[in-house]
Amino acid sequence: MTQETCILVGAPVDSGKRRTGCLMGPDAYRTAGLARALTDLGHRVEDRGNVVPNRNDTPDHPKLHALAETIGWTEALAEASEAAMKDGLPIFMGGDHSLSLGTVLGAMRHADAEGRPLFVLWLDAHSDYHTPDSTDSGNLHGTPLGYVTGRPGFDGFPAIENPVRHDNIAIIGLRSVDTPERDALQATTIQRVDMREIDESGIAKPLTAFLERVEAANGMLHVSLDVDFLDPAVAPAVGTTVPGGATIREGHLVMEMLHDSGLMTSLDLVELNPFLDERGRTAQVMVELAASALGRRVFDRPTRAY
Ligand code: HAR
Ligand code: MN
Ligand code: MN
Ligand code: MN
Repeated sequence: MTQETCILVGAPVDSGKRRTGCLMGPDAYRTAGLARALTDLGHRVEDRGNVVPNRNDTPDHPKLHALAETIGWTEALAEASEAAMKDGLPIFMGGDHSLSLGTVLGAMRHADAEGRPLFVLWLDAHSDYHTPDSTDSGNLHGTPLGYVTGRPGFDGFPAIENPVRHDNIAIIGLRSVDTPERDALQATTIQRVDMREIDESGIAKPLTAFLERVEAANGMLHVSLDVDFLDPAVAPAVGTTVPGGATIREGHLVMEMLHDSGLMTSLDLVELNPFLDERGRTAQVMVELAASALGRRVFDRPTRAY
């Protein structure tokens, strides 16, 4: 197995929605033994500590919650992400999903510098494809895929120069999509895999199709794992629980296939709210999934050719 340099980056972002608690996420991952799980697999691990948001004087917005703070996080995390990608495989310990406005932006800049296309795999109950104009809740954790694909309305955020192409995105696990998001998504070529498709044909099939496209394009691959991708029965520590999510085995299969592919170049762990957890079990599940993505398995098996 190839040894990676895993760079842990704490992103205690809590500005993307009103219910607080995600700021405790990075320390929950540390407490649950993320670094140890990765070193046990033979990887080098460097914990860079927690990022701090940039200061700015963006005025309060009538609809958008904590706009200035989220802009500050986006700027700071984009820099941390771009820097970490030069040195290894960053794992961003969230923090709510608004952190991905920054982490994906940093990955986009790094991929541009490398002259390679960036692909994004979004594992989530939600599509997070809102714009500041289309969101009803005003919660910016519902907007990162809208931002990185260059949708309009993100005034005050860093400009998106080279958006992630729709063809380079897959969202897997969908079961809660707002009407304006659905209408906008249906006009794109973003690969959308809802729970029904997973029930009918299994999760491996659409994932394989996506990974084949990443491989064929020599792409870099940013993976964004939202706790609510999983069913709340196995991952309760999240503010936005939606019943009918992925099972533990579906989650591990995705992560194992990502490892076999050798394609993943950065990873977000988002939306863990330790205040809502039960004796750390959700943090533990997320650590175990990250370990699967970095090569943990029971038996050796031949690497699948993509
Ligand atoms: N679509 C809803 C909104 O915009 C809910 C978004 C919830 N997002 C997350 N991340 N929890 O996926 O408010
Ligand atoms: Mn690199
Ligand atoms: Mn999300
Ligand atoms: Mn979600």
